[in-house]
Amino acid sequence: MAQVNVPVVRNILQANERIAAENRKRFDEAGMYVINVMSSPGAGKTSLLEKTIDGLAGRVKMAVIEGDIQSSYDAERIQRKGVQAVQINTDGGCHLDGNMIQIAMDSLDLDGVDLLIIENVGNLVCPAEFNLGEHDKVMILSVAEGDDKPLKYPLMFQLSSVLLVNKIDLLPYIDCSIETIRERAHQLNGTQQVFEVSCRTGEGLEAWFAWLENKIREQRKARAE
Ligand SMILES: Nc1nc2c(ncn2[C@@H]2O[C@H](COP(=O)(O)OP(=O)(O)OP(=O)(O)O)[C@@H](O)[C@H]2O)c(=O)[nH]1
Ligand SMILES: [Mg+2]
Repeated sequence: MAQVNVPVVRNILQANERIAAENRKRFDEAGMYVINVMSSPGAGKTSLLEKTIDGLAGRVKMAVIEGDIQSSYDAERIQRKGVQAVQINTDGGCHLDGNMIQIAMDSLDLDGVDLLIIENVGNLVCPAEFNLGEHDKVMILSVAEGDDKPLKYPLMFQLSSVLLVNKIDLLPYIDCSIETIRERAHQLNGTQQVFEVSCRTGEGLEAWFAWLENKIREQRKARAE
């Protein structure tokens, strides 16, 4: 039975790749830069989005797709910030896929949007396996989760262009070494950009905003050419 399952999974992933490629084409034609934000539950994805909305206010037009198993709680948090957001409920599914993004995009007004942020379902494993058509995968690891996580959940570290180590305000209270996270993540992905941040205090976020704005600028330039 195990042998039968392998091609089925492969077919699902191949079908998803096709849809993800269609999504990417649509993003590029619109000149929109798109990130897929992933982490375990509660690491700070929505908090990062809220801070990013504030940090880029007046300079970047944004839209957000929220993925959760249930509830529209996170989309409401984003809407309270004055940014349009649509909530996908996966109804038990542990990740978003390309098809869900295609459907969600149809309920957003993407005209003139520079930055589309997709917040994936809280999970350190499955979201990394499904491309959505995004330009970059961005992951968050909160220091409360421990510095062993790159060893145990390598795929997301391998595939993410950015690692935001969040909740650094908690470092005095827990046994977690940022140096160890950096070393272990670097072994998996030598080109990954690492930012140490606190969405609570705002520490370190300026560097993240600058990285993001640079990417948005590059995508705008590509649209103009
Ligand atoms: N101390 C501290 N708490 C934080 C920080 N960032 C987020 N939190 C808290 O962590 C909790 C979870 O944050 P969320 O932003 O909702 O996390 P999430 O990753 O979106 O969670 P899910 O969508 O459920 O997967 C909230 O209580 C936040 O206030 C931080 O930098 N420091
Ligand atoms: Mg969230």
